[in-house]
Amino acid sequence: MIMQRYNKSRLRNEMKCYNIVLAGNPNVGKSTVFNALTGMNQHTGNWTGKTVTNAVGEFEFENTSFKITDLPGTYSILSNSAEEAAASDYLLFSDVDAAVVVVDCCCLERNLSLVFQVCEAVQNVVICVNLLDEADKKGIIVDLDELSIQTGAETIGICAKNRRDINKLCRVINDVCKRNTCTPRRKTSFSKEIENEISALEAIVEKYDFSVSSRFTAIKIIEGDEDFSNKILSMIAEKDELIRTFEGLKNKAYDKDAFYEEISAAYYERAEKTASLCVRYTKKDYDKKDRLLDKIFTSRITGIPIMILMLGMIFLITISLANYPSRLLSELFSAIEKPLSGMISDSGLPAWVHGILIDGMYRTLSWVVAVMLPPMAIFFPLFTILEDFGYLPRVAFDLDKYFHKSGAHGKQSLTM
Ligand SMILES: Nc1nc2c(ncn2[C@@H]2O[C@H](COP(=O)(O)OP(=O)(O)OP(=O)(O)O)[C@@H](O)[C@H]2O)c(=O)[nH]1
Ligand SMILES: [Mg+2]
Repeated sequence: MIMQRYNKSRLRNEMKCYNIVLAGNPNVGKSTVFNALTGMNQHTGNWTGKTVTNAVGEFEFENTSFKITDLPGTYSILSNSAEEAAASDYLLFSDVDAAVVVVDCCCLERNLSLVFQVCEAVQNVVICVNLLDEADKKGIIVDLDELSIQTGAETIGICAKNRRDINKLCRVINDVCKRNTCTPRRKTSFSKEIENEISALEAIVEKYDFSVSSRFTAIKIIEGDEDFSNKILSMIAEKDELIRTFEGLKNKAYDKDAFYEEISAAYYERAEKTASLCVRYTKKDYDKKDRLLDKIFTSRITGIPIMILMLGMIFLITISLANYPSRLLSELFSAIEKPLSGMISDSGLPAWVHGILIDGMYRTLSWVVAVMLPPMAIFFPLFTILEDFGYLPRVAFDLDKYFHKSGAHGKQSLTM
């Protein structure tokens, strides 16, 4: 049984606390898994990029304590884009005992590239195949055993939303952490020249005890990720050989972008092959509905008019419906004001105290509540319906190019 707990110091004194990290593409249900494991209430929602900083929680399973970190969604730990740096830094440098990579079983192929990268970088990996309920609906079957064979990582299927098989996930995490052995990996192969480069650098990197595997460290260094190189330099005392190696690489004329592209392509190619081996579609038109909705909601001709109509309707419903409860609340507060005011006057308090308490505090507070509460109580549920329906990410997509013109991102339209 999972026990939620927050008294860290007591437990840490009694037993080892394993360091677990939850990684995965955006919007695959990492925070939902995190909440199911810890009993906490991390924000979840049906659009990408809800989690922007690491969230930390704890859970206990069979008298073992686990610290778990929910990372922002990331498509790759290869690139060093600012958005993805927080997640990849934590994953690579926080000495994790196990990385749980959450994947969406309805689009496994897209998710697998990150899985292979994490498998390459971290010793203990658990692949948590989420949204099995959605897969059932769409007639998608994922062969978890085959996925485990293809990746060399422990694999478990769950449905985080209704906590299905969360206990099994705990057991797998527990086993992986305690087994303390390296799962036999099937590495992603690159061209002969790249493999030679990697092996040569790996031989040097192997001498140090980094938390990242020596193969992945070599890949990141050759890729030219300077932040990564500086970080690993700052971790060791004997830096001379590595500094010389970095200098050698800098002077070598090779195309870093081409290297990055070839490596990424290899991961994607492997993801495609693996998905074709592990995923079966029992319904031919499993994504017909989604594609039709995409066509309607994001087309150049209909996308923006539908958005204006939908949001306009929400505002109209909010404003027109909110008037009734607002009036009722306002009348209720006025009815309470009279006896309250009388009580304060009768108690013999000076007029300025009455002024502060009734004319100032009570009246302001009651006006704000009467005016603001009803629209909020109507607007947010309506907005949530649009979110659950999957409409909001499509709005973000529609507005992305306009937001980019002002240096922002389409997702910001949702908060605006
Ligand atoms: N049907 C179904 N929906 C799920 C499941 N798990 C998560 N979701 C929904 O998927 C959406 C995304 O969930 P989050 O937990 O916020 O995803 P995330 O990976 O943390 O997203 P980012 O923080 O943006 O990277 C939410 O609407 C969840 O309710 C599941 O097992 N089944
Ligand atoms: Mg999240």
